[in-house]
Amino acid sequence: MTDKANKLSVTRRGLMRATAGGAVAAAATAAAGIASPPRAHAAAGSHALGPGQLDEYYGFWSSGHAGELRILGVPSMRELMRVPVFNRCSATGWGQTNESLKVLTEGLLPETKELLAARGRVTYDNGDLHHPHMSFTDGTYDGRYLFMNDKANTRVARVRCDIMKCDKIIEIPNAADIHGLRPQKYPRTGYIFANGEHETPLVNDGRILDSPEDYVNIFTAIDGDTMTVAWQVIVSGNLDNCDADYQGKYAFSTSYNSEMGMTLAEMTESETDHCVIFDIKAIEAGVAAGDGQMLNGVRVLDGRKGSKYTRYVPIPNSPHGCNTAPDKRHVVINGKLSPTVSVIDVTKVDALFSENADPRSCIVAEPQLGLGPLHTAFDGKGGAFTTLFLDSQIVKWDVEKAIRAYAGEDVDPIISKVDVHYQPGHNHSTMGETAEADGRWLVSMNKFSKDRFINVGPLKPENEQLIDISSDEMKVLHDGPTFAEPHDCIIVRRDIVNPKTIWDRDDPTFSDAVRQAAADGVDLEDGAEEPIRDGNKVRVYMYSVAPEFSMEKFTVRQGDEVTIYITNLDDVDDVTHGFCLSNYGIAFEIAPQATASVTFTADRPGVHWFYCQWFCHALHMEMRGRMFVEPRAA
Ligand code: RUQ
Ligand code: CUA
Repeated sequence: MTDKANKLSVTRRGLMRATAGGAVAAAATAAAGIASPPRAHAAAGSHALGPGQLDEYYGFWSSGHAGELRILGVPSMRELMRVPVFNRCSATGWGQTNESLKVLTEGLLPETKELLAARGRVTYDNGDLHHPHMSFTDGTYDGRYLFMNDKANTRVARVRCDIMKCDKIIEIPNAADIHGLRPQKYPRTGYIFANGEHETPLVNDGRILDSPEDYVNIFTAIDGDTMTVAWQVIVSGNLDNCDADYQGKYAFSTSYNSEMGMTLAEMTESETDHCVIFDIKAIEAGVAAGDGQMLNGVRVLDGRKGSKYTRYVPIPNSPHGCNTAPDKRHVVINGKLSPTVSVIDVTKVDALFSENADPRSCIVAEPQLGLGPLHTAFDGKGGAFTTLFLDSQIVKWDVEKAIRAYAGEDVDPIISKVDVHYQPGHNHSTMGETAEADGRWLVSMNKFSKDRFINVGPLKPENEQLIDISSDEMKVLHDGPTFAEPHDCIIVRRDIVNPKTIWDRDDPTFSDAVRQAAADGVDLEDGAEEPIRDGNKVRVYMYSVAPEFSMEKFTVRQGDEVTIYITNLDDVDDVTHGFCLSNYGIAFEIAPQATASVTFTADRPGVHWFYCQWFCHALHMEMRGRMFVEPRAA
């Protein structure tokens, strides 16, 4: 039997620094050839970190159509972790464990669940994760949650920053294909604003097909605390990207298809599109008054042109990114097909609603920056950095000078330009979307890498580049090839993010396992000597302590529905175990002090080895056991 007393509550770094107890250290961390203790941060002006040096920022990266969230260290640009969200993950068992399937299935709409069941599935395996954003309190990141969209299957997910795992995914009713997503910045998050990008009939049941004049787009506000839809607003035109103000009054969304066109020619026909401004308080009052209609359990207000809930600000052709500046006053709308960006002054928005002022009266600057402006980042010192997709450049410009130029003064707002490689989409600066933007680093996320790396075949990596923005002259310091698709990122000061190093035993993630074990009279931390049979359902309770599972073998019958619960009793930092059941397609992770479980049908008779798939110990290879499946009587 495994020795449960062999538990250590020390970190690996702590172990390696200790001189005494070396034998214990060697046993507990035998697998790891561990580096030196932490040293100072990177030298000023350099992004490179030596072995063992720690980054100053967490970068939270989307992965586009790979469907996961990634964590990078900035400025080193080292990839630290992948957090599966909308994808299926072989290493962690995301999409297979009961705990992850609960997250992936419970927020789906009833009709989606039915359709998936008819296809023999319980959830989607793909997603298109574009925009990861952290929850805010009082205008800056608060380290609680990350929220992100799935454009592919109209979902919004939340990741808990204390454990860096996704804990909620909801499918958004009535809307189609969630693209732009931003949290409310003030007073707190609060709402998550989410844009349905593609036009569809409001009730999309097949009665309306090829009559685009009957299509609509939906703006959704989600309650970030409960992960339920708070309200929705029907808009004129489609919706692309969005952002919120620092006052808690307005949200802003770009529309590249005010024409409601279906073909490229139709979508780009008009010289102007628009930015929709949503009046949050008016919408809340409308919801409270029962205005609009209830549809799929959600209050849906009509915010099309002429409504009291919205205003439409004409913007030159096909705007894309929407970025609120840390000065808490300006919102930059990026032109895409127009070489300009349009700057909205939020202090001039009240008049649009209260006095029906000319919608364009809130525009205070419209500098011409270059070809293909997509997204803008900020340094917190009045500087703005806009990606130019067609020029393959970042342009640094001065917001105040752009305002003075628009007012007629002879002043050039452009400060400098730098080449990036190639075709940048998003860019992001350190703390840049918060009131604490610090102007240290900028990441340019480039859609193409072309000749920047050795050729890996027709499918190329993308390229994200690290740029020093501490002076007026931007310096590209680093090329970072990445697999599909580093769509967007945020860069968060390290002191704001404080994940746990081991799980709390009372974490709600595995509360179902705790409940079932209690019903079976089992303590998860003690496991059970034998499988517990309940008709053809069999529950196996194991614990793990490196390098052993508490069961060397167990027996089930062919056709049994087997659930295996594993509790990792190791509480040493970084001693994660895995459970892989060969030739059953089953594998998952159990991090220190976690419980994880999987349910499957024991349909293949014979001897089947299970083994630990996360290298945990010098005797990791020996961390294995057998499942016997007795054949069904012939
Ligand atoms: S949008 S490249 Cu999906 Cu983030 Cu602008
Ligand atoms: Cu436990 Cu490898």
